[in-house]
Amino acid sequence: MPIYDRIVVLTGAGLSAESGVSTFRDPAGIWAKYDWREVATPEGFERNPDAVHDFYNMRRRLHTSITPNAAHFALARLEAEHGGVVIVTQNVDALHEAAGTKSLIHMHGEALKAFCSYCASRHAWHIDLATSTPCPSCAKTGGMRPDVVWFGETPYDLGRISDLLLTCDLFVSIGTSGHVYPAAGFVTEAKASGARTIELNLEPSQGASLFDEAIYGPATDVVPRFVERMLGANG
Ligand code: BJW
Repeated sequence: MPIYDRIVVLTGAGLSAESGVSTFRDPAGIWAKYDWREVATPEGFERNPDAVHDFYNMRRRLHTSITPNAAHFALARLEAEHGGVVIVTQNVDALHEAAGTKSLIHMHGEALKAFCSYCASRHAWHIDLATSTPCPSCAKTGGMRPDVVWFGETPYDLGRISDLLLTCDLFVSIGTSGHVYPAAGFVTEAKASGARTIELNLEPSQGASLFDEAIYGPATDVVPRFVERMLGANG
């Protein structure tokens, strides 16, 4: 494998599946049990904030106890031993950080943070949220929400991500179905910049034909092997 200087890795729910975090669109995924219009849109939150808080309180409790799997550790090793790696994750869990990844963008926010709609302050958050929760900064109630990006909201750090896609020479997409934009369009942007594009997933994603190469299998199997291959090429 050639040596790459600037690598962008896009990760999705499939990366954390083997850590016990549900994916969204698999048959037993989150959207099979919950209506995304009700729990993952600003309109749903406006209609029924208690239901949205219940949904994220349940997921936040899970996120305080999960641990990274071999795929998260392999990506942290790639960053440490190869360099030039930025991980752009759609996942709201903190498993990349827990595995040791340093260069990380949480484009869809973080489950263990809360955001105040009144004063725009952000806070580390490990307990339940409710409409009665006062903001630690401005003390107002009714404005606290999970610091996650819902449908119809603008993902975080898109300017920085766009710059990375313009200059990367390798783009790797791992564990994402390719249904949700703008993340699903990153492969096209990276390809237009001349980058090689590789997909690692359990099965072909929505955009599978856009990738130069695809490797299919569980993330804990295919990601460590891919990282070994990358590091071998550099050794
Ligand atoms: C394994 C595995 C194992 C299983 N090993 N693999 C065109 C252009 C732009 C926007 C749009 C557009 N068309 C429509 C839109 C709007 C919308 C959108 O994309 N809708 C589509 C559904 C059609 N997008 C938005 O609204 C976004 N905002 C936006 O576009 O703003 C406008 C704007 C754009 C550009 C510039 C400026 C402004 C926001 C999207 C927010 C998504 N939010 C969620 C919830 C976050 C909080 C939470 O966690 O609750 O994010 S939805 C959900 O989907 C979550 C995920 O991050 C996201 C992606 O899901 P992911 O990771 O791909 O999971 P799955 O389940 O779909 O796939 C898992 C994959 O893993 C599968 O393929 C499995 O096979 C595989 N797998 N086990 C390896 N062990």
